[in-house]
Amino acid sequence: HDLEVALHKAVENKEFVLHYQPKVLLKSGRIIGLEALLRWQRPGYGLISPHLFIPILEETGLIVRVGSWAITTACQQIGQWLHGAIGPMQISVNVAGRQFIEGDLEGDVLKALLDHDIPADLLELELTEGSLMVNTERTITILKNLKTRGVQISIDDFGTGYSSLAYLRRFPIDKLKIDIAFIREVTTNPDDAAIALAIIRMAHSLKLEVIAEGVETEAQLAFLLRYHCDQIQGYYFSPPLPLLELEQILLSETLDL
Ligand code: G
Ligand code: G
Ligand code: MN
Ligand code: NA
Repeated sequence: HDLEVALHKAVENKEFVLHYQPKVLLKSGRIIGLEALLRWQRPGYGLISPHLFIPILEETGLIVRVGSWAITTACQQIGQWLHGAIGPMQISVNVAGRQFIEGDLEGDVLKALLDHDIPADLLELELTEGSLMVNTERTITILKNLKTRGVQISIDDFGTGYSSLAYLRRFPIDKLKIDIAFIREVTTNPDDAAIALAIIRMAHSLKLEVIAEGVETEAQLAFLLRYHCDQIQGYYFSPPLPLLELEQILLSETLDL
């Protein structure tokens, strides 16, 4: 409950920041996008991990305001880089199920794109299977409208949710993100390897892009290269970074690829 009170204050006082984790295109070895990940700078406590506060933001509904802030902040960042030395850089933002039901996700996204004068395809929304199951018709309408504008849609944590494959047809999806659970032991557990491979092949059959998250080792990277996964993300290349550190990397591409 103390945390809940503190989080209400955090929203008022704008105590949140975004960190950014690079996504690497395997074909070129270049950074082709970033995932924005929320952090809470709690006065007197330092940086608080999302695992501790995202569930509370979701339960209390505060995620609607904070999620909208994250989208606006990401768009502002894209706009700041667009015409400078860094240039066009796609950013993905995680979206919680409640954001489709409460508030005005579609309006917030369109306003952020317009305010910062950025191409819609530089913004990607990451949805979990769970968030797609909430109030489906409204969710589909919002996603279709955003997709028509060019916003990119990806399914996060793919393969671990409880929904059926039917939603791959019902929702306007651009990309699948293979859950870290299948990547962790992809080189030692034949079942995980089979599942990862099946997801890559299914994605390509459906003309979707596919990205693996949680890549930490050279062996995992080799597996994903061999089976033509499009993109990867993980500690092997870079953890999520604060803005200034990330900008150094983008400006010099000093990642050891
Ligand atoms: O960032 P990791 O770095 O610790 O993130 C932990 C969890 O918090 C992940 O499941 C991630 O999807 C979620 N998360 C991070 N930022 C956001 C956000 O802005 N919105 C939502 N809904 N979830 C987020
Ligand atoms: O749920 P979502 O996929 O949005 O959240 C991504 C989470 O995964 C964040 O908590 C992020 O810090 C974490 N993460 C990113 N790369 C790695 C990695 O290589 N290994 C592990 N264990 N976690 C990672
Ligand atoms: Mn994510
Ligand atoms: Na994920």
